[in-house]
Amino acid sequence: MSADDRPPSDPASIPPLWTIAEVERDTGIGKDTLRVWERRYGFPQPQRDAGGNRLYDRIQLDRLRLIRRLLDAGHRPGRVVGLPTPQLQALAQALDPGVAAAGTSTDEVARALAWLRTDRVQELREDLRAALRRHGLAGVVDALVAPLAVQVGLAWQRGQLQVYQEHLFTETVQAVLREGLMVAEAASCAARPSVLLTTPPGEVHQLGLLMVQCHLVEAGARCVTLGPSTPLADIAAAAQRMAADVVGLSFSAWAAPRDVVETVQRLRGVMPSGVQLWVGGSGAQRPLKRVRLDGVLLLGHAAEVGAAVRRWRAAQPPAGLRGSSAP
Ligand code: B12
Repeated sequence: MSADDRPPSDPASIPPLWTIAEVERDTGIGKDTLRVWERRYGFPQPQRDAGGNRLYDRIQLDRLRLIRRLLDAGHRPGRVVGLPTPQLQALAQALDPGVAAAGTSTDEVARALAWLRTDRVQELREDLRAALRRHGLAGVVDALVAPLAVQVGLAWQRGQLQVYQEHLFTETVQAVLREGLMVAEAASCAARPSVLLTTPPGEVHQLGLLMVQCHLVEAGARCVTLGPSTPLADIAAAAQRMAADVVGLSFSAWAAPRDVVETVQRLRGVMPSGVQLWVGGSGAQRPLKRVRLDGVLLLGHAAEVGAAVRRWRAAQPPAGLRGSSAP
């Protein structure tokens, strides 16, 4: 059981505490590093149980999550470990201007967040369905789902939402978007490009994929999704056997920047050369902007796939000259 899965504490109970192993699992910061920081920077300062084992409270855990994010973005431990939380939050917000922009909450987003906070799943689902009818498939992603996902992440980080509520959010959004996709996809079953969507091994966040799928389907592309965490060799095999024109890969903000470039390079290396590789998600932006990888198209917002689809089509030889299904 993860520490966040514990039952919420009632006012009379002791606030939840995390062991060093749980903190390591949650933040990805090793036990040895946590002990070294304690001596070197005076943070974290865990309590001790009767046996002398370290126990971390929620405030320290949240601060460590922020520090981990900043380290992944290239900050040095000596510069950030000792900083107070507001300064860490300011640095973290500056990492992703997209998050700051999407973080501007509309009434629609605020209302959906309020349903989630009070466990009103039925109301959340109905609001999402109404927004889908109002904005359309791609529109609901831009107007509600993407900014709401950012707000859900921030609320979880501040301890205002429990992990189970983050799961409820994911399940509800997936259900509603898939309802919309089922109707829209019936019209694009023979369309091209055909796009195979997945995340790399270890990447559990798959809502970004669903968001990009909504935009692709509205742009008239055909999508096949493998869900999250597909081994690279299998992505390549599936692309070949299913005659995909494009593979779309998503990295969330959780992806370690040092792994992103390597993963994309390795996948490009094993994929058939005629299949394009489109990469997106907030975790992909910084690492892939720093290096230029041949045969890889980095895309930002999900809406950018509309133009990418048009460019792909424009680059196709006229129908009579087409040899194989690959471009
Ligand atoms: C839902 C969610 C979860 C769900 C995921 C469920 C699922 N099946 O997807 C669950 C609860 C499982 C989860 C787990 C965790 N999560 Co989480 N999660 C989120 C949340 C709220 C939404 C994720 C999401 O869907 N984002 C989609 C959009 C909003 O993100 P985007 O990457 O910017 O994508 C846009 C574009 O880039 C584009 N796009 C995306 N992909 C692609 C691909 C292509 C090809 C193209 C063209 C475009 C494109 O489309 C989107 C719309 O425009 C985020 C908050 C956030 N800001 O993302 C946290 C977040 C990513 N999670 C976070 C963390 C820390 C975790 C956990 C470690 C701890 C936890 N929360 O329990 C674990 C990770 C476990 C693991 N083993 O990896 C942090 C990461 C912080 C960091 N930078 O290090 C975040 C940012 C929350 C936060 N503010 O702290 N999470």
